[in-house]
Amino acid sequence: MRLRDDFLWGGATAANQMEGAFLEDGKGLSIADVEQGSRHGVPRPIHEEVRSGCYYPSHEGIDFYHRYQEDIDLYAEMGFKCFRMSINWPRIFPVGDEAEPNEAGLEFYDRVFDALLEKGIQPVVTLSHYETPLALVQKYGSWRNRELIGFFEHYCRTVFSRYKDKVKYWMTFNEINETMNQREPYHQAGIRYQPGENPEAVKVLASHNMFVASARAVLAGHEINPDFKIGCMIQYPTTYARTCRPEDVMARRYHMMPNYYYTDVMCRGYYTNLCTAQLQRLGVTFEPPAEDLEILKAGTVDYIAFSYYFSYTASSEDGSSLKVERANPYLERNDWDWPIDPMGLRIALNELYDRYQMPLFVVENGLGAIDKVEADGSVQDDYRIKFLGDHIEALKQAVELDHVDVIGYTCWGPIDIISVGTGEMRKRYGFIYVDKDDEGKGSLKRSRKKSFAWYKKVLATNGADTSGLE
Ligand code: BGP
Repeated sequence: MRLRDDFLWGGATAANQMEGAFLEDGKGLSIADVEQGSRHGVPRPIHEEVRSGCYYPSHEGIDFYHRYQEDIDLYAEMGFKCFRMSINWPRIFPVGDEAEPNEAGLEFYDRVFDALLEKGIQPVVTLSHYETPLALVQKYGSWRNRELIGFFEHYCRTVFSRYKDKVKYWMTFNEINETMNQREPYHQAGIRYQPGENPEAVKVLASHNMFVASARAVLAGHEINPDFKIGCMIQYPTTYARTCRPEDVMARRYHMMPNYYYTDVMCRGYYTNLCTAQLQRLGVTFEPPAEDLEILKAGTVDYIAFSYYFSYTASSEDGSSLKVERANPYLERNDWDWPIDPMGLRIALNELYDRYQMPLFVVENGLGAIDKVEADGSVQDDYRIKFLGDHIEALKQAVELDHVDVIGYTCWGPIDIISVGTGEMRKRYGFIYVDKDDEGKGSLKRSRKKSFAWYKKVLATNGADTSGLE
């Protein structure tokens, strides 16, 4: 077994973290547009509206909206086969519940997709990557409200029909499992709790509405173009039992339950025993409406896309409580304390393939680091080359030794973009350096880091040569 000849090498981004032009050509506000930047490790303040005098990183991003051609030329130079990006939902439906789309928004993505295709790069599109129209949150309460299912389907049908000959690979909700994993899932589901609400019940309801929306999108997509491949997308948290104590092994299972809750429904088409057990663990009674069950069954996904950055350890005192940590004595950590664990990616690929027997697409993986620009303008990011090379080797082992079906690899942030967790620019993932700082200052000039030539070599050899550069 070896990597397939049509393996989808590339990079992954999200509109809210790079496009900018936050009100241009009729775009409405998204939930990301009212999130301020923050400092290292401090949560990002979220506002109800755009306030004057505040810095919101999404408003300018790295100005991909106006500089996409230059960026795509650089991706082509590296030999990208695909480019993962999201469509900014409120660029197409500015408030989310209109009947007619914003033509100027649709034209923007026509230009971007055409520019990619011109260079032989396939667009891979996330339909919702933390960009729910803010008006849907304010008017309907976001995904806790079933009405969003129809608005989402209408949006999907609009872009599926428009781009049916330009895009083949789609995914519905980025890291949908973050809905349950985040304490308050604002990024993912636009949810902020109202007084008196049971947070767990809200998360279960919002997740269900997103499941139905995703299934309806899959059905609509296949109707519009039977060749479409539409995936789910989760953050995969490879987790080790902290010790071989049986209680710790059970804790590992408990930590995986809220994650498989999502893939079980989206890949198998129903709430499995693991899902109902998870509901019981949360103390939530939830009966999915009968009319939804057939849709879930019919609208299962074509592949599983996932992000993988690091692994966890889990332990339990009594076999039912759960303690989860990032610290692992066997692993080093990055500048943001994220453990570096390439073998965890091989384990993730095996676990997902064993469980679902579906093609897998690694759509996010990368190293956020503080880069230093040398006097000559270069960035000697050998640490990034090492990180990515080790992870690509682990992916190859999953294919070559474990016979897992992997269709592609898009590393996160092939160009420096805004960090979702902190809103910082200095947490950089790119092969391409962008001159911009955490206060939003800088020329936005692009320049190649050392890793740029390295990734080009990896792609030219279809992953065979991941060795570092002199
Ligand atoms: C994932 C998101 C991405 C991305 C990435 C890195 O959770 O899907 O949008 O940003 O994490 O996270 P950060 O930007 O916080 O380093």
